[in-house]
Amino acid sequence: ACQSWQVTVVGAGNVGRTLAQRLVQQNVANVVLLDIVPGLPQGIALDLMAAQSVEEYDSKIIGTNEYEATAGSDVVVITAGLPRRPGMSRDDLLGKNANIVAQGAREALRYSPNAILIVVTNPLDVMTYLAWKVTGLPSQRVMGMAGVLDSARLKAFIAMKLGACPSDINTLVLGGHGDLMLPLPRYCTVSGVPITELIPPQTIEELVERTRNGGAEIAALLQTGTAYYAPASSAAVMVESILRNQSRILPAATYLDGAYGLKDIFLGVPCRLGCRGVEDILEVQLTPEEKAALHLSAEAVRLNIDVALAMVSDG
Ligand code: PYR
Repeated sequence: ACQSWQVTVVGAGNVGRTLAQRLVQQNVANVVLLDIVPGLPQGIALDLMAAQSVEEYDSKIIGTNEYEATAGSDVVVITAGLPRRPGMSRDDLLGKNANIVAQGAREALRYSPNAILIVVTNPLDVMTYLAWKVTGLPSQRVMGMAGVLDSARLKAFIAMKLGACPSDINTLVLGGHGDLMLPLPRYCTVSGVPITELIPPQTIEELVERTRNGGAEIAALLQTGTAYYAPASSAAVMVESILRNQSRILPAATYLDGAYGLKDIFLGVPCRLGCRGVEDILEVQLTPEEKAALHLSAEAVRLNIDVALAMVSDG
């Protein structure tokens, strides 16, 4: 039989619909876009099908309100949830989004039991742990999207500062997708040259701080929403690395079982993403200060995991 990849995107908000658009337009996979709002995913899907001949792609998209229609997907991406409002922390979203994510992950995996699961909903690291817990999937098949976004933001800020080409820049951001994330300037380069040789320390500190606030800066500007172009693009490259078995090294929230001295937590570290999901975790050398900062970020995530688990109803 003919076979093509299928991705389920749960949630047809700004991130979900933009991710769906990228996946079909780049012919990465066919997409099933699911949302609880009647008509919304169907309308978006029809709109994107009408763009096929104009944009010249042949991947298909359907919209649905029923999980049954998502059956047989290779990757499931959970974007459903409430977005941050200005002044709201990612953790404020905890209670509301815990049940949305738990139900979405359970239902989607019921119809696509072999899928790899990517979580995008905030608070990211906590929601990823929760999705892993409620689905009972092997940890290799569950990951969260945040590190690609956070490191892309740092790349953008470095490029703006130096007038450099963004794709010449490599950055590394570890830790949770929150105020305690850990951008690591000494692992950031422009065509192989460490930024520590190109930018004064004070300016680097400003770029690091701007990265930590990257989501909040955009939310404050938008007033009625949060970032979605870069988040959708970031999730799309993770999906692509998995489906095309590219083995890209991308930072992702992954299950740590001893790496970086951390256990039983999902946290952002560099991973090799291929057809089996997270195929490897890269453990980079950290100074004692950096390690302490990473553990601080982990503790902030851990505090919320127990709260989130307690808030999720059974079933
Ligand atoms: C971000 O843009 O980073 C969010 O977490 C919303």
